[in-house]
Amino acid sequence: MMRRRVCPRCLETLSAPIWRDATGAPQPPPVERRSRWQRLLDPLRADPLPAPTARDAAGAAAANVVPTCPRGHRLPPEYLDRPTIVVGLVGLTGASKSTYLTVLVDLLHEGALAPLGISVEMDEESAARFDDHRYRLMVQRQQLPLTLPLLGQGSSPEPFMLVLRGAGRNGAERSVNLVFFDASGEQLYRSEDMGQYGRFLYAATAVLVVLSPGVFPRLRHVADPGEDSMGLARHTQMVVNLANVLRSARNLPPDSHLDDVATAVVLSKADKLRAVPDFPADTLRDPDLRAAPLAHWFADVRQNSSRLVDFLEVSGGSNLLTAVLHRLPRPTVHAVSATGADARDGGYPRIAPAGVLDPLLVLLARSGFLSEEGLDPEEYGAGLRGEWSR
Ligand SMILES: Nc1nc2c(ncn2[C@@H]2O[C@H](COP(=O)(O)OP(=O)(O)OP(=O)(O)O)[C@@H](O)[C@H]2O)c(=O)[nH]1
Ligand SMILES: [Mg+2]
Ligand SMILES: [Zn+2]
Repeated sequence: MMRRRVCPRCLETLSAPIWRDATGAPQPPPVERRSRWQRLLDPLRADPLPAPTARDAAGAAAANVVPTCPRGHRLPPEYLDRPTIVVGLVGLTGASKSTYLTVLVDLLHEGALAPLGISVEMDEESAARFDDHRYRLMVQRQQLPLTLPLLGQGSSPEPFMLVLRGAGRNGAERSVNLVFFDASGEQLYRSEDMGQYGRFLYAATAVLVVLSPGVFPRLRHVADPGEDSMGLARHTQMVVNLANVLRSARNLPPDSHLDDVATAVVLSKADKLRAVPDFPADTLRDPDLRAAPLAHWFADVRQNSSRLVDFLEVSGGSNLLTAVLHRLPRPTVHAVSATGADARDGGYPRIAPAGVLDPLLVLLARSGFLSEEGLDPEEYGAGLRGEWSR
């Protein structure tokens, strides 16, 4: 979870929202409108009442004021009332970051987490941007354009903001902001670029490292144009730089222990690997979340992860894997195909994703929104940790 609250647009630190009217002028926070019934119940509540701020979104809308950050960016309703998981996607050009994210968010909209009792809602403003991506990829079945590099130093890509809601163990609602940052791979491997254009990485509480199989020396035959020349060393450098950024964001020395960043490694475009002899093809699958408890699937995730690590090591990826396993906290490796097949002449024959949800489930568990049970070999007490599992 995010320890320091920030505006998801400009990453400025936030303590309380500033309310503004339609002209942008600061206004006093709207007074919460509570029914007589609620007022009657108030003295019975054990927890202290929240300050009269964002609770009543409808009341705020009626008063025509909206919560914003100090720079005037509109915040989603009740944004500061929920914990936030900030996910940064990290991977070089063409790794499938944008394609993966588009398919993932589409699956979430389609109710992929419903078997876990979790509903998903997207902030209006990100939904409009997301729809362009979704229409192009899922409806027109065309390749997404490469993400444009940022121009201004210290700028940040526009995030996709979602809210996840579910029922906690005691029946109370729990909810979390899930914020995704997808940058251009071109600006993610030099450490000076990470500092200048990857400011979201300083706010990230979770990272998805996306690796395309074609960059591994023995898998060059599945490389997309340009990938085979990129060199594995550049990827290793990317992981080292990422690990440094995550630590410096926490004022930790470069080789120190880091445990509050949820990490998942996506081996993307795994549809291309189905025909590769050593590839453990059964790792590319979707769990039936209705058929078995999550802990069962997490045990699978853990086993599949170590099989994929072995596979990538024999594929010439030892140095990269060593950097991933030693510098990032408890990473799991996942075989993922966002589209199910290669694009031909700019179009995909169909969009048939596989394995897309697993990395997110791990991030949600590592962040405390789901139980981690099953994910670690020594899981003594693991299921008891986390913000909502008490
Ligand atoms: N076979 C296959 N190809 C994929 C898949 N996902 C992406 N690709 C291919 O990889 C290309 C690049 O994908 P993007 O999602 O744009 O990559 P990116 O990581 O966002 O790249 P940048 O925005 O430049 O950093 C796509 O246009 C497809 O050709 C997949 O799941 N399977
Ligand atoms: Mg992209
Ligand atoms: Zn802002």
